[in-house]
Amino acid sequence: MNGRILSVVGGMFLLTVCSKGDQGNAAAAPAAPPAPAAPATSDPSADGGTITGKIKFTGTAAKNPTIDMSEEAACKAKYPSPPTEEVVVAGAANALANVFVYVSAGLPANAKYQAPSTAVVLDQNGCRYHPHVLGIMVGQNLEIKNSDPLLHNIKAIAKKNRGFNVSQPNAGMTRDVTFSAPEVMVNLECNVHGWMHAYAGVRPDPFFAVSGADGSFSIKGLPPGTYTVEAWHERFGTQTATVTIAGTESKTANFTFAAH
Ligand SMILES: [Cu+2]
Repeated sequence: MNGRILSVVGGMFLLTVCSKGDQGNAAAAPAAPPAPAAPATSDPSADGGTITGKIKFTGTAAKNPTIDMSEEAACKAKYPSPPTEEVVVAGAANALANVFVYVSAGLPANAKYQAPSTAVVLDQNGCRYHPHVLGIMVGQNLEIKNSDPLLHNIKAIAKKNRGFNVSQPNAGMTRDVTFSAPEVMVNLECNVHGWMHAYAGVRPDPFFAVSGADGSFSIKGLPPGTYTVEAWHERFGTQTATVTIAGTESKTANFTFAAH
């Protein structure tokens, strides 16, 4: 019998002893390597179901306030005409942009999703945030970037996450931050420019989207199930819809907010 076989046999014997020890007195068992975690279902594949929809509003939205950038010439110079805040960004036929749409219930309770290694970029440019509304996963990097040659100080106002306060006095500065808990929404604002607001929807899964200029959104890769889909808008509030997905089908969920 050579040494290698002996060692394997010895290992097996040890394993048996450990296993018995676990039943009787777990604390006495020598530390064994932890069992590998269940693989994370990280990649919402193209195989899953899709929820698409359009978001619009009825009625007349209040005008967005014009921003007085006279004290920030470098920002002001980036606009051909005075910029406004982006509370209600409407497209043709009252399409509503900047609505955060996400699956708020219905995913398997034990499902784990790995955050993408790519960062979501939040750019401070022309003394406004780009994008104004964003979605991000727990643990995913949010790269905060300053494209203006002046001081921005971004502050996160959160309930479930730790807030942060990042000062970026110069153009080209970047800072990565992460969120540790799901939260819809984390409010972001600039302490220097009172008109600068952005909103981050932090989710434990990749099933979210932000409506575009035409009010449309698409959430892909959903496993079969019945889901609550919530649409959030900073002024018009939230709405929900129930959507059942079987196989790889595509379902529609449209939302209509009442302007006020
Ligand atoms: Cu600022």
